[in-house]
Amino acid sequence: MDMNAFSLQGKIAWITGASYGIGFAIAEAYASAGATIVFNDINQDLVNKGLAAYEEKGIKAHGYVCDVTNEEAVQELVKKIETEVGVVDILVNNAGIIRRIPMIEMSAADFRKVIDVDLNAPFICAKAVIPSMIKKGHGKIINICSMMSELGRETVSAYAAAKGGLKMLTRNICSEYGEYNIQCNGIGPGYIATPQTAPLRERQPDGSRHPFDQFIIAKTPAARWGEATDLQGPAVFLASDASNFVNGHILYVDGGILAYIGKQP
Ligand code: NAP
Ligand code: GCO
Repeated sequence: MDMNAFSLQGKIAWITGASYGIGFAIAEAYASAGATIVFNDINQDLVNKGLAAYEEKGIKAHGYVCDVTNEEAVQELVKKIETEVGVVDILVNNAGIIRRIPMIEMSAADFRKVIDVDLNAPFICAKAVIPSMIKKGHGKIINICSMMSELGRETVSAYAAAKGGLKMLTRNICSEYGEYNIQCNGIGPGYIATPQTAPLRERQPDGSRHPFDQFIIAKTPAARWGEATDLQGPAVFLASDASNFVNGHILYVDGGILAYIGKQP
């Protein structure tokens, strides 16, 4: 086998919401594999923070301010990327939010906001890049799903609904555009140590681990939280020619959580 199949040399990758966290780690891996990195975030401060972080890693990234829930802004951004950088070969729908509120206490506005960022925005961004991917004759779309694409839990009703929908949007893009050599797959991270999960890992006043932290350790065969870097290899695989016959698949990178009933207390 030609291992160059895993190379991203000459490819342009747009990772949404990638100033830090999982998106940043994926972008870093893509740069190592030879891709040109494009990212956006919700405000200039975050974009500047991201640009500095990429530069520190020796990566000359292209950063843009764009709220991915705004279709007009996304369409404008894609035109700008195509003019200033080139046609997007790889889209990673990474930008996301979560609101941890018991469902019957959650406002419809909060529910809609999570759906907007975590489900509507991946639709908007994919819709914006697919026409040029069709013209180019290839494309890769990777949607960042979640354990909550498969499982529910207290307080995350909006997030689970969004991530479950994102799993099916992934399968539908595969179904509708696979004939144009476009592969759309998902990555379902387990519990990863990023700012988004920091509240679930906070030390208790007595110095003990957060109860949820202990719960996840017991539910994960690897007996640890994931790191954003654990997602890099799977993300490169799904962005590369090595996965050209993998389509509509959600690759769970969860340390085994979905396979495990959990350690007996
Ligand atoms: P994070 O640390 O909260 O980063 C999310 C990024 O998306 C932030 O830079 C955020 O900007 C940006 N963003 C939010 N709304 C946006 C919008 N409307 N337009 C543009 N950018 C926006 O999250 P993460 O832990 O890295 O997670 C990244 C993705 O992985 C998310 O889709 C998340 O649901 C998913 N995920 C995370 C885990 C985990 O355990 N961490 C597990 C499974 C899946 P702000 O800083 O302004 O919010
Ligand atoms: C939560 C966590 C999870 C993770 C991730 C798991 O509150 O349960 O935030 O939702 O973010 O999505 O895969």
